Amino acid sequence: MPPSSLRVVYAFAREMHPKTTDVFIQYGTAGFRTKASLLEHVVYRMGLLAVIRSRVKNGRTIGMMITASHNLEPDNGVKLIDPHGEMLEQSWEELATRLANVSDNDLESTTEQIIKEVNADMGLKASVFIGMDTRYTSPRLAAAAVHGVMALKGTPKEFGIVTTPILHYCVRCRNDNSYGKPTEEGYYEKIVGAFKNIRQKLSVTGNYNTILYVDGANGVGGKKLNIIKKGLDGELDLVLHNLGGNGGKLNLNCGADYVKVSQKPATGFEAPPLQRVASLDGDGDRLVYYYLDQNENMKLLDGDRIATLLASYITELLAASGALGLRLGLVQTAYANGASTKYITQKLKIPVTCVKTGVKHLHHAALSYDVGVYFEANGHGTVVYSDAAKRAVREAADTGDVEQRKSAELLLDLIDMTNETVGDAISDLFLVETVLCARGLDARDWLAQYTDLPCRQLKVTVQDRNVISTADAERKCTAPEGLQSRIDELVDKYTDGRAFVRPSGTEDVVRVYAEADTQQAADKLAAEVAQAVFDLAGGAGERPVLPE
Ligand code: NG1
Ligand code: ZN
Repeated sequence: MPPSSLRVVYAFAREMHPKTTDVFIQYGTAGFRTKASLLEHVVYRMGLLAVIRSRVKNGRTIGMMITASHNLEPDNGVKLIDPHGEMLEQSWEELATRLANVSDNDLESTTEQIIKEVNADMGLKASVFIGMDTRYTSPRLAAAAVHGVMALKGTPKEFGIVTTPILHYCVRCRNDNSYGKPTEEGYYEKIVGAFKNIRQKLSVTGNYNTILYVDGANGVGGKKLNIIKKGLDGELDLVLHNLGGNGGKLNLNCGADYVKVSQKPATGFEAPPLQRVASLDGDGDRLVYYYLDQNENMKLLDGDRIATLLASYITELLAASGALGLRLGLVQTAYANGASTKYITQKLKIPVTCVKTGVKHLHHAALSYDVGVYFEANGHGTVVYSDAAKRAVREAADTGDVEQRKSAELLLDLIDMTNETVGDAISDLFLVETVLCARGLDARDWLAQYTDLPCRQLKVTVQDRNVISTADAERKCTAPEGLQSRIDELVDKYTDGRAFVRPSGTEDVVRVYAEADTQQAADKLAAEVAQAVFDLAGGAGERPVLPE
């Protein structure tokens, strides 16, 4: 395409999506995320970048998801999805940031420069799938995305309101039709179909019962489960709440992030004691479980629990199927509860890798195993299977003895039920329900597998969060000077104490994590570390206070 046709890039920008703010914006852990009112020009420009990316990938489809996940309603965001359905390659984050921040006047030349830098053949076709969450600002932003794609003569395809993982799945299928059909219906057919298949092979035993309460965070995930529920034929009795009606606000006092961070049950409904509740986040890519005990205390079953549950069941099936020689490993971040890591390594004897926060890091590390189970403690995760693993399981299903075949067939259903592209609350929910059913567990049995160390997360506001640097998968802090030795001194005072700090990639804060032998101790340690951050890393606003 001759450079003169880039005029339309400027024309669309000026007429429809002008840059009206000078606030610098960065492509972070989860793409761009900020107040929706500051995003229209950014999303338009990501439409341009998606087309360039598609051409660099020989015309394969790229995804664009409009969402701010677990953030509150006024925020929004955009992230790009690569051809395999994974997050955008890290080296392109800098290009995204550059393109998002130039002035409208420099947009045309910067676009041209990026095209040259990445050596995109602008004569090729380009295809971009666009999805959005339920925020009222999303349709407008999706329209800006479409204009960006059109400005560079790409072909946009709009999916309307979908969960983030459904869009990742569709992108993957469009580029690799052996993975499935690139439509929302195709996703239901494969994932929910596999769940129904497996449930016919498993009988409901032990303490398991088929009732599951769901907190939909007033977002898109609950809405999709409402569609799925109708076709479940009683294999699972979903009781859906927080679906966005009745004045319920997205992620407000509900949803996976609220439940995990505040350690409180979702508001908007009450589940009977001992009844398990699955809590999704606003765009349906995170899942945590909880229940209330007889004294109304909440018991949380987070991403670490889901990871251990899935990893131990898959390990057992692999052994029973005779598909030997496959390496199964688990990937966590520093936020994983210390008790879970101990349980995995010492009891389950499964190798664990610890990586930096952010799904792209976990996903990447998981790919180095034949079967890689990865979860952030906040409930974002999935399982990835290598081609060798899939081949071995298929062979076991074809050639094993009767018992081996049975296990291999269960594994094949589990693989089909898994959205391997990204953490997916809906797929993970069906996986968890499968394992609980197969093992005859209720929520209490699941919780009894190990005892979490009490923990606390806090946020500290500082003038510039980038003064904090970390190493060793964020478990140590290398700047500012003196902060790590201060944290070490504080941690030393506590039994089973552990704490670390890191700048958030999605909010303008420093995050503090602490765990210790009692809740009181964990709260106190977190507050002391927060004070150390405030004092040594340029605290702004109110000084964190120690608990009474
Ligand atoms: P930041 O804000 O960088 O901590 C949060 C989560 C990540 C990840 C991203 C993307 C925690 C402590 N952090 O990142 O794990 O999920 O959001 O949504 O939960
Ligand atoms: Zn999310």
